[in-house]
Amino acid sequence: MIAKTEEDYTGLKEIGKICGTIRDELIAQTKPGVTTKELDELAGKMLEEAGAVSAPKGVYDFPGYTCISVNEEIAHGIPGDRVIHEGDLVNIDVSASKNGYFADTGRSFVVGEGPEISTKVCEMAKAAFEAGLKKAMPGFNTSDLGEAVYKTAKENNLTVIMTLTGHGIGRSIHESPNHIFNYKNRRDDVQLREGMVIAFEPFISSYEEEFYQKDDDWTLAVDQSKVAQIEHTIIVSKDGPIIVTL
Ligand code: M1C
Ligand code: CO
Ligand code: CO
Repeated sequence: MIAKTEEDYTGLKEIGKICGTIRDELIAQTKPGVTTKELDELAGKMLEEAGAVSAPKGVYDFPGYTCISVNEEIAHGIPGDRVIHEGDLVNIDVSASKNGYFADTGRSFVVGEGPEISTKVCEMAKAAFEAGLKKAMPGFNTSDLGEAVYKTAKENNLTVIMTLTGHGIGRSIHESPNHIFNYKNRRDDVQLREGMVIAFEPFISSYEEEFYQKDDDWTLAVDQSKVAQIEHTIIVSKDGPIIVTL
């Protein structure tokens, strides 16, 4: 969407804050021994208290309030009996709506002490996000964000998942611009403009560049690579990007 009115800005900021708070609380509770289902139930409770509705559940009938992906899983992981262990690489992705406004945020992190490469992909997802954020200004194109992500990965001897993308958001969870690639792709390029709302979510990978889907029809996974994502919902502005999910 293009945010225009005061109501648009306050509505987006409200759901952004709700999603960001739930993301951080789930991360804080991700300790060895907890199951992904227990974390998801906490999210369900927090969403209800905030008067918000899970986007995966509400829009896609996804079997969970949030997506929780562990190790080989990189996105759309279904919360369940999987137990978290020390050293796991976990991604928590929270998206929801309130009063017709949507926000989407996610973060990958290592539980306690883990392999060096897991920490590295997490740090580089953050670096890639920050590099792209510099291009989240009116006049730049979505492909400029992708270029910044790819450059960050390559400069650090890493790569990106070529087939996952960020997206427009606001009045629904996924809307135009439909694809913000993790590399410079001119095919679906859109020029950013004042008020445009995007979910920017770079995926940095240790070496694999594609994923497969598990038999559960949801979970996206890789074979051996370590993959990390950072996602925030951003309102493009000439005064600098407004991150509503901080
Ligand atoms: C690139 C994996 C895809 N919040 C989720 C997302 C995932 N993006 O948009 O960040 C969507 C959740 C719906 C199941
Ligand atoms: Co997301
Ligand atoms: Co998203």
